[in-house]
Amino acid sequence: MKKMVAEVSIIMGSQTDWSVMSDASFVLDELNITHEKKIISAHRTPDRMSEFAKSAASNGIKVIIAGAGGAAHLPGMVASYTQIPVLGVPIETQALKGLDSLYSIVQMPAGIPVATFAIGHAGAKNSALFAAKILSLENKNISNSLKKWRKNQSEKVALYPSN
Ligand code: RP5
Repeated sequence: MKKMVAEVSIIMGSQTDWSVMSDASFVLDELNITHEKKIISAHRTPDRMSEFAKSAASNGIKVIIAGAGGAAHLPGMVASYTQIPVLGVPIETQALKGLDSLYSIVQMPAGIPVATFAIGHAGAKNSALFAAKILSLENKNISNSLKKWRKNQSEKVALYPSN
């Protein structure tokens, strides 16, 4: 049997992030984009993180979506090991409502960029759509899936508000 090669990798700092990051996986499924999901913590599993980041390109990964909360150094650390675009999703936290995660991910010092999305579910969803945009530059099928997805979204919006 032919092994499925994931084009996108969704990584997250903790199992607790999955309730948000599953939205990214759901959208990628809708667009028929092959992807893998992994728990990789920058501070609890640093070796797993460096091994993953160093081998991602040779494993065929083209985009990495990284969700993290709090100090949220996962997206930046992974980006420091690889040239693959990293899309960061700030996870909402109890103490600071995800502003900590947002500031941490968005405030990368010059030299190692991470694309930063909205806090929580909107960010997870948009990160998947953005990954699709990147992949669609070289993949006509994904470009067509994305067009269909957006058309479908537009059709679901009623013209008139209901009471
Ligand atoms: C970060 O710390 C994770 O990304 C998660 O959002 C946050 C809390 O993790 P847990 O203590 O719930 O495992 O590393």
